[in-house]
Amino acid sequence: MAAVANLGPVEVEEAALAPEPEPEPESAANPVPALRLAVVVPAFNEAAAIAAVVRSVPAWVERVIVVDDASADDTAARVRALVRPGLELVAHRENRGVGAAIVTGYRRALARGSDVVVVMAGDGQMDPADLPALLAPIADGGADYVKGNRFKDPAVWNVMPPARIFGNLLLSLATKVTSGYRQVFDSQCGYTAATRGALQAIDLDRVFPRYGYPNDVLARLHAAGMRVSDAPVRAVYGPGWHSGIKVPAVVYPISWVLLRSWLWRVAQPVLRALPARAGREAASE
Ligand SMILES: Nc1nc2c(ncn2[C@@H]2O[C@H](COP(=O)(O)OP(=O)(O)OP(=O)(O)O)[C@@H](O)[C@H]2O)c(=O)[nH]1
Ligand SMILES: [Mg+2]
Repeated sequence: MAAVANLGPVEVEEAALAPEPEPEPESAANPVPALRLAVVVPAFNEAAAIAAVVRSVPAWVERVIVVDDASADDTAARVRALVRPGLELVAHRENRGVGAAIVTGYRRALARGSDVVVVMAGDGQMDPADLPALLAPIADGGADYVKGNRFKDPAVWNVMPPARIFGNLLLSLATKVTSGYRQVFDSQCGYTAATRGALQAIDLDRVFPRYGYPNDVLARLHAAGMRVSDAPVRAVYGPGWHSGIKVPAVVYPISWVLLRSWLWRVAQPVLRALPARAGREAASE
């Protein structure tokens, strides 16, 4: 029977742990066998896709943490019905947004002792076959945070809808400036792998909770001196593709996030100097 624990005012946990795993999906080998891996799956009204997404995670991933962002459909019930070692369901009592759902998953993975945390969306748009490529820069010791870049795959131009390509190019160019990472592209790709150190280096409480969170996270990583690199991943827009993004409704918040994160990032040297200076002045009095 599933364990139920009250985790405070907004979340309840219902762990779906069971002895018999389902058959392991075909997948490439784990490039980071010495590290404890978690996959965080933010999900909002993903009843149709969530079971397939969880099943698709290779068995060499120790934990799968699904964060149900107060779905109105059967998302949570579909997860509870699954049997997989290390599978957990964390539920928001109120809808808080995809960024907040990911932060909830990050916190749970850190509390469980995970060394590397991957984000895979609950809508099936992230191909588990790309996991080894995403983890490779961490395995090499060359990155603290890796993000997928769908534009490294020439098929993207045929697969991604033109409106998404247009928005993505604009936001990716703007994010080079606001985040400070001139070498990264495809800023809106949510397929990411973060080391424990990277997650501990940023203030997770302040990450923007809705669309725009990837742009905000990048600026925070840059201010913390983290090494970020891009890895090739496939764009997935299958026949069942649906999106929660309403373009007119996200233009203003994402513009605000870009401006805010840029101002915050460039102000960091000044903000860091202030307490030090105040301390020196107090000591000399
Ligand atoms: N829309 C929406 N999605 C959320 C929310 N909380 C978590 N999610 C999950 O965040 C993931 C990404 O959401 P999408 O709306 O598909 O956005 P996207 O995949 O970045 O963009 P598209 O290319 O338009 O599909 C999905 O797994 C959602 O289930 C929320 O409050 N709203
Ligand atoms: Mg989507």
